[in-house]
Formats: sequence, C-alpha cells, structure tokens
Amino acid sequence: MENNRRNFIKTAAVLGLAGMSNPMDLFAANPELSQKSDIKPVNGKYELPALGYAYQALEPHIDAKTMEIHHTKHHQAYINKLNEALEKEPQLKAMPLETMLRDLRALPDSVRSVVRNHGGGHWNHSFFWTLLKTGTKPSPALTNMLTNSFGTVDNFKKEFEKAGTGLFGSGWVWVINQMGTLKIVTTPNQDNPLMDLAEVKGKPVMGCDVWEHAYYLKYQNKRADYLTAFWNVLNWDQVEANTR
Ligand code: MN3
Repeated sequence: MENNRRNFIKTAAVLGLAGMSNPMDLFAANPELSQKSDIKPVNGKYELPALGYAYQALEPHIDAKTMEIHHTKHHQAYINKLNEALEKEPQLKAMPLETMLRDLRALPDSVRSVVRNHGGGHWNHSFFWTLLKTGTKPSPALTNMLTNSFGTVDNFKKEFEKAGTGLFGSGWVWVINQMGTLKIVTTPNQDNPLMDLAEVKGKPVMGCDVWEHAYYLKYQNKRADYLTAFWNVLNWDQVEANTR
C-alpha cells in the first residue's frame, strides 16, 4: 500500500516535471492525497496563513513580539524564498507542497534544496500555528494513546522535552503516529518526518519549533524553559484530531 502510494507520487512528480498540461487531474483521482495536501499556491504564490488568534493570545508563555516576528518575518521569509524558487520550475506550482516534500528526490536539482528548506519551513510553521492554544488538556482517548506509547502523560512530556533539549542546533521535535503508536523524533533545520529524506518517517501529530527564533526574546538560551512552557499553549484537541 505504502509502496503503491509512493510510486504514485513519484509518477505524479515525474509527469508534472514533464510538463503535463494539468497535473492536478492526477491528484483529483486520488482523494486521500488531495485531502492531505491542502497547502497550495493561490494564483501561483504560496501565502502566509492567518494564525486564527492574536499574537498576544499565548502570553505569558509565548510573548506577542516573538509570535509577531516569527509569523510575519520568519514564516513569511520561507514563503518568499519558496515562491522565488518556483519561478524557475513553474510546473511545480500545480503540485501541493506536501507532495513535493514527500518526494524531494524527484524534484529538479535547481529547486530541491530550496523546497526542502523553505518549503519545509512553510509546511512546518503552518502546522505549528494550528497546535497553539491555551486552556486545553488531553482527552481520555488521547491520554490512553499517550499512556500506551510512553507509560504516562508525564513521562511523554519528559521524553519530549529531553528530545528537544538534546537536539543540537536548530530543528524540530515531532510526535509521529506509527500504526497507533506515538513516537518522538527530531529533525534538523526545516526537515520534517513527511520527507523522503527524513531518518524516521511518519505522519506528524504534533511538532515544536526549537529554533532560537521561536523563544530567544523571552527565554534567551534556556530552551528547556521554553519547552516546559510549551505545554501551557499546546492545543491538545488539535493533537488528538491529528492522530485520526
Ligand atoms: Mn520557526
């Protein structure tokens, strides 16, 4: 099943590169793919998604200034670089972002590393913003899943924080769903577990940005404190939705 899916994506990518008139027809033929791949250019350009909440909504755990700079400067910059690169390979604009990330090896050399770094940055941040909200807690069903995978919810948090503080340099900590078992993985830079180039692949259920730009204004070098505070702003309802 997974092989068929990969081959399909590869075929789609190659056809897209060959200048097929409407590569979207291929995605329309595969509802699973089109449903999951909803980050697409609008009029040929990827756009900054709205947060759906105010910059100050996560205070005091994540400060408004950090959120504003992170969203309007850092995230926007990934989008700008991605758009700029796709001008060289405009046929790729018809392909959802996630499809490109899942098959980076099939992309032309001229854009592969930009799509990996800046397309990855766009996907990761778009995902991250949906995971932030104060005042939620794990439902009994999610608690069960976490308990089955990590022993206790507290132990899950401990393991997640340990992975985040242990990651050298800039990157992301993720939870992926492997056949109902949740697993913590890290990726460097703007890589993510969807990518064919990732060491451990899987569908992200949650992720936390541990680049310094995500926390430096408030926490300076104390990444561990940022990770502890993260639990106050994690949207557990969205995490549960992502396990389905
Ligand atoms: Mn970031």
